[in-house]
Amino acid sequence: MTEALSREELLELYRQMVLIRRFEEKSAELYTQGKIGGFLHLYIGEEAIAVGACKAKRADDHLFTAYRDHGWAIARGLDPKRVMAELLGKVTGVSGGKGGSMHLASAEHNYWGGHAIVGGHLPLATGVGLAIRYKGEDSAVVCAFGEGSTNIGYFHESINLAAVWDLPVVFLVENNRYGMGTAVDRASAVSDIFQKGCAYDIANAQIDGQKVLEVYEAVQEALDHARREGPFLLEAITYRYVGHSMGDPERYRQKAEIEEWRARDPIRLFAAELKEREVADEATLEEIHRAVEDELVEIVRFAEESPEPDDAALCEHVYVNPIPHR
Ligand SMILES: Cc1ncc(C[n+]2csc(CCOP(=O)(O)OP(=O)(O)O)c2C)c(N)n1
Repeated sequence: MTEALSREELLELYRQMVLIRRFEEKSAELYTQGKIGGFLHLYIGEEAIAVGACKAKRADDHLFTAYRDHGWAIARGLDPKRVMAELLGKVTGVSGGKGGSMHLASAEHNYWGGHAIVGGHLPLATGVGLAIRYKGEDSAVVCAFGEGSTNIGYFHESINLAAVWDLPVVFLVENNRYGMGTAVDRASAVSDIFQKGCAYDIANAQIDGQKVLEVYEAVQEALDHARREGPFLLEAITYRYVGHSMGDPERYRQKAEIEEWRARDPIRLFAAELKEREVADEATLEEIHRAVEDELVEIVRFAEESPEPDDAALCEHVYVNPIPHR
């Protein structure tokens, strides 16, 4: 059973979702101003998954994600100022300004990235699961990825070995219905992704990824199962309100469909629930939004005012043990 959350904890979940939403909107703005280079994949519409899942995890649990990672990094507790600095390629960024949007990471938080290769992090997460069992530890791994990754060989190899060795890994599918411009049912023979768990005889479930508390409870149960017995394939149904990345002309879906999903906005749904349960009134929620705006100003100021890495940094971290120049 999941533990009941206090009023403070519930409001903190709400605050994190609002912060992630505004962080992403601000990132889009900075990208259009040419202050962020490379690709930028936004998490707008999917906030409840990272926030609910990170609430369910323990500090010693590990986290792997794909490239849609800003929300995950913030929910995991990385400093949003340093996350924004990373997007701007600044030396104060969480990866020293050399990783950018898709490669956020923090060893201190057991957050092993931010991976750009679709499905590429699943074997890594499985490997950490193996290390945990080998060392007899009690921690577990949450590995989040889009439904597109489940058509990739890595997915099948990872789930197979995790099942054979009973590894403590929660494979968390963020099914936002599209992989770039391809709808899930055009790319995957099975569009209810959780069913793929049956092929490897592992526990599986499908949940509403727009409801933060449903995600929290489901991930907590999946983690309990993973620690005790082995892997879990959890599918959270969600939707991204914006393009795959900045510059996506979005010709593959109808505006009406986006509007339908906007009516199920995870922040709005949670606000309504908090009010209905008399956890918060409108004024309390507005205060949270106001405080987030103030924080956002500081986040952007810090990132913009931070210096870029030195030229010498180009040669650092290329090899684990660099061979000194002769
Ligand atoms: C191995 C590999 N193939 C193709 C790509 C190009 N690519 C980047 S994102 C993406 C779509 C992935 O969709 P999904 O896994 O559902 O995640 P989402 O973007 O919806 O969060 C593709 C095909 C890639 N990065 N890596």
